[in-house]
Formats: sequence, structure tokens, C-alpha cells
Amino acid sequence: MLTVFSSSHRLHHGSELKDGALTPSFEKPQRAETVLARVRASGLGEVIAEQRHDRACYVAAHSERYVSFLENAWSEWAATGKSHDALPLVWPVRDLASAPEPGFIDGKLGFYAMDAGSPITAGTWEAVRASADVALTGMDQVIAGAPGAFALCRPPGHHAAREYMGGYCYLNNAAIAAERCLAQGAKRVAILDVDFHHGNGTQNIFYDRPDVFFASIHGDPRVSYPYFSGYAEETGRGAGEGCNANYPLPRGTTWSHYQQALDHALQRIVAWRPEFLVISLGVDTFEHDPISHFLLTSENFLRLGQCIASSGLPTLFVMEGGYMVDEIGINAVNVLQGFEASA
Ligand code: Q9C
Ligand code: ZN
Repeated sequence: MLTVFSSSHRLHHGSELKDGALTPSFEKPQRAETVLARVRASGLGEVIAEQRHDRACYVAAHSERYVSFLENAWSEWAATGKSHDALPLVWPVRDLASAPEPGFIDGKLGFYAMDAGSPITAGTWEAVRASADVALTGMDQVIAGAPGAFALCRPPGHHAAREYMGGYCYLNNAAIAAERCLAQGAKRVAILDVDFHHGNGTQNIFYDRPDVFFASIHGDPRVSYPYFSGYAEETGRGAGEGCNANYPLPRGTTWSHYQQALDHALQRIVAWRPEFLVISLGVDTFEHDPISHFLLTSENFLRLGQCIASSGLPTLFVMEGGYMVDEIGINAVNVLQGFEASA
């Protein structure tokens, strides 16, 4: 299987506000380098660089003003004399939700963010757009006939909604890839999110859409980030009613229980008859992940790839989370090798 990788990811490394303290982000450059090293060591296949894609490909999944914000945020922040990471500190909650976009960077940061987990640094935009280009380049391979491809994206994307960043995510790489299929003529695309955290951003982007089916298996939002979405009752809206499926699972979930949700999600996807499948591939469901609470083993990730292959769909794997840096490469590549063994 082909892997797409961009060295531009190294331009993005920042801090997050965690448990009340500013600390180096769990989402660090070493993550992508570890996965890349495992791709090479395992002989998975060729590794190619990303091809630059038009900005319109990003605006397909996001609003124009949000993409403009991402492009300009660092220079607006730096213009106020600051050189450390930009993080939001005030948000438009419930009764303030219809407020207009502020004209100053401190206000814009909160307006376009769901949390203080996505720092804007000097190199963030260049890394973010390269990550989206990695997903687009991988999707182009699948559209051209590859049965599977791996977009080794960093930073990740599934928490990024049409108009906000959060959870280490800025542009929604999986959503941008799905929009690419539709722009190239596909009628129906499915996205399956197996990251530990609910793919709130992807759900947000496609919630009222009948042409994209979104399923997510994740930690129950009653006790797990992102806390405010991911309930089973969220099934889509309007023309998109019935095209959104959430599988919230308790802390401590092991493979046997996980596999039941996975089989159900895949059955629903196959029955919906999509032309392409995008997997939001987080491996933070691993038993030793430092910020998550499922108990999958490295061997279970091979099974996960086999189950995905059973759908028989052309599949793009898009890297999302996974923070146990020593194991993240083994677990991600196990999914891909499990897929290839049964494809
Ligand atoms: N104590 C992704 O996996 N912080 N994002 C959670 C839990 C945010 C994860 C803190 C986690 C975001 C792509
Ligand atoms: Zn995650």
C-alpha cells in the first residue's frame, strides 16, 4: 500500500492547556516520524510526497472565513508583539453563539476554536495545509483505482468542524478527502472514525448531508473528550437524517465489545452502498495510550484492518490520533497490513 507523507508537519509543534497548565502538546512531531519509520521498516510499500492542491479543496469542507482565519492568525497574533503560541481564552457560549466575528485576534481565536488544545504557531498553517494535501494526494490514488492508500497526516483533523479548530485539529483532512471524491464524480462516500475520541468535526461538516455517511466508535461523551457530542441519539438532520451513526462505548472497552460496534457500523456502511470509504485512523484506542481509556492490544489492530477490508470498498486511511509514541507505528501499520492481508 502506498503511503503519502509530508515533512512539512515538522513546522508545527506547540503547547496545550492541559489540566490547568500549559504543557508541550501530546500531539508532537515525533508521532509522524515514528509511524513513517514503521511504514519503511515493515515494507508496507512506496512513500510519496504530497501534491499541492487548490485552496478550494479545503473550502469544500470549511467556510471561507475560517480558512482565511487559519491563514492569517499567526501574523495577526505576531503583530500584537507576541512570539509564543497563540491559544484562545474566551468562547462564545450558548446565549452568545450568534455574536459576529470579532475584529481582533484574541476574539477571533475563541470564535474559531472549541478548546485550548490547538495552538497556532509560526509554522502551523504551512503544516496544516500540507496535512490536508497529504489526504488529498492519497484520495487521488484511491480514485485512480488503488484498493487502499495511507495518508500519514499530521496534524490530525477529525475534531475540526466547518468553522472551528480543536483537539489538535485545524483542517478536517478526512472530510476534505471525502469532498474530493464527490467533486470528482462520486455520489456517495462513507467515513468511519475509529479514533478513541468522537469525530465531532466530521459529524458537524456532514450532519445535514445525504451524500456522506458518517460513523464513529468512541469513548462515551459522558466521561470522555469532546464531552458535548458523540451520543447515539445524534443521527443526522434534514436531508442527512439517518446518515450519522455514533457508537459511544464505556471506559475500559476491550476488543470483544469493540468488535461488535465495528461490525455493526461496517454493516450499516456496506448496506448504504458508498463508492469510497475513508477511515479516520486514530490508534489512541490502544491499551497504553496516555490520554484515552480503551484497552485494544497491538494484535487487535491487525483484526481491525481485516474487518475494514471485509467491506470490500476502496479505502483511504487518514491518520488521526494516537499518543503512545513507542507503539503508534506498530499499531497504525498493523491496521494497514491487516487490511492488505484480507483485501
Ligand atoms: N484528559 C485527537 O486524538 N485533550 N485529539 C483531552 C483528556 C484533547 C485528541 C484531555 C484530546 C484531543 C485527534
Ligand atoms: Zn483521539
